[in-house]
Formats: sequence, C-alpha cells, structure tokens
Amino acid sequence: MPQPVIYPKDKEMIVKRYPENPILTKDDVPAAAKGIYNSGCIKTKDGKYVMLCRVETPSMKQLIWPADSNDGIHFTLRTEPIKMPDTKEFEEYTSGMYYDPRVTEIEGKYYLVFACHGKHSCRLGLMESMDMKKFTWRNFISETDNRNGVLFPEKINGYYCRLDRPNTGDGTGYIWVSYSPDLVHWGQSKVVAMAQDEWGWKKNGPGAVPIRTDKGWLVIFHAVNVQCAAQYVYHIGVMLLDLKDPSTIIARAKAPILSPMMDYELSGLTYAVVFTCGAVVENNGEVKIYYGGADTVQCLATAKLNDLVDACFNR
Ligand code: BMA
Repeated sequence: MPQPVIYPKDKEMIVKRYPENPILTKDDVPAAAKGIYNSGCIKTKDGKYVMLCRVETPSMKQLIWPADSNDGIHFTLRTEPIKMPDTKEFEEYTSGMYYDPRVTEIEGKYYLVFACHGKHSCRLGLMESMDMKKFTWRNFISETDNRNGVLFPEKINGYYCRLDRPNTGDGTGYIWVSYSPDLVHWGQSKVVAMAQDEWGWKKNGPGAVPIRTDKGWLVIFHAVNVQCAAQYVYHIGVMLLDLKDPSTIIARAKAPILSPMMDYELSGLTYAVVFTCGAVVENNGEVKIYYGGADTVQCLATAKLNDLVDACFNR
C-alpha cells in the first residue's frame, strides 16, 4: 500500500481567497432573492468583465442575471435577468430553473451553456450573443439528466467540443466529452474522468471554461466527497487534458485546490460547497476563479496559472 502524500507547506494554498469575499450577495440583486452563486464570467473583447449570475428567487426558481465590472472584482447587476424563450418547447422542458451558466468565446461569438431543469429532469441549453448584451436562444444540446456543460474556446480537430456531466444510474456522475460540427448535432462522446480513488469521491463535473496551456487544457472542475450522514462536500480540483484529444488526462491533482473552509462556504442554502462555473486568465498569468459559496453567495479566488498547471502534476 503506497504511503499517503505529505504536502509541503508552500503547496498548501496556491489559491488565495479574495479577502473581501463574498463579492456578491442577495442584497446586490435588484429584486428579492435567496442567493446569488455559481456564476459564469468572461472578459470580453473590450476588456470588461461580464458575469452571468445564478440568482435564486424566493420561490426557488433560478434566473441567469448579467452583471458588469471594470476590474473583475466589483460587479453591478443589470436591471433584468436574461429572458428565456416563451415557446411550447421551452415550457415542456423547463420550469423556470436555469442555472450554472458557463460562457465561452469561440471565433468572436459568445456561447452560454446552462442547465435547464423541468419535469423531465435537467438538460443543457445553449444561447449565443455577439456582445454579451443581447442573448439569443439556440437549442438544447443534450438529452435529459445532464448538467455542467461547458464549451472549449476553440474547435478541436474541426469540431466544437464540450465537457459535461451526465448522471449515471447509481447516483454517481463524472466528466464526459462530446463533439459537434454545428452545435446542434453531438456525438463521439467519451468518458474523460471518473471519480478519483485517492479522494474516495462520489462524483465530479466540469467547472470553468478549459484554459489552453502548453501542457494541455487546464480544467478547473468540482468534485464531491461524502462525509458521514451522507453529507456531500463540494471541492474544486484541477486536471490537464490532451490538447488534441481531451478524453485523455495528462495529469490530475491528487488533492483539491480549494475546499470549503470559510463560514461563507460552509453555511448557507447548502452546507459545505465551493463550486466554479468561470475563470478569467489575466495577461500577467493570474487566474481569477469565480465560485459559489454554500449555494448562497458569489466568491472570488486567485491563483497563478503556472501553479495550477504544476498542481496537476505535483499536488
Ligand atoms: C450540484 C449542482 C450545483 C450545486 C451543487 C451543490 O449538483 O446542482 O448547482 O452548487 O450541486 O448543491
């Protein structure tokens, strides 16, 4: 039996929480809300940040509500959430629950992938935008019982490529990859990463938009371990996927890079959750990781891109 890894102190906290976390709370929403969390975020072509906030209403519906920022830290919510289509098809598959949006820029256009929940469980929906101001619905991109969809920022071998997390029959779920020529038809699906033995984790799923590095696609993901009394705890981890074949893991950190520890991560609508849907890489190599705390508040942490890549091999 191999000995457990002993981590040196300097590897302990490569991710630094923003000292004034949370950066958004329900009080920042211009309407009654129970929480604001698990928001996607992108730095747009003009250097501004747009966050797509998951806002939970008092009746536990979920809205996607854009917010703007000049510095990636201080965000102001717009006056209204994104309007979803008023169609029979939408009514059939959703019940006012749209959540965990990820936003990817591909060839100058922005694409939003998010969970759409309704009487048939949960599917992935796709919207697009040229300017992050006007959003247009495109289509559903998965069957039922699939969440955490995220598009890669470029085509791979000529195809759009997405990670997601279909549920399995036994209550676990893990990361898969699929390809599409047109963002309508999807296939060539393969398993990417099952739950990790070392952590005894129950399930995992994609988080932020994959980041291209010279060592592979850096994926910042979430993973769940189960404590006593069947309590799920959500952590954040990192792995590197092959640039040309993202179903191949090059390296995966053996320990989480962020685990719930602060009050705002431990206590809220759900106990002990850190959950990311977005990250922004700055020119100086800093990565801003946006994450939800306890399914209640929106938080920020930062790390150096090199440290995150290094953690995949050494943590
Ligand atoms: C997952 C997702 C997330 C949520 C997490 C913890 O299954 O639904 O939106 O943050 O559970 O409750």
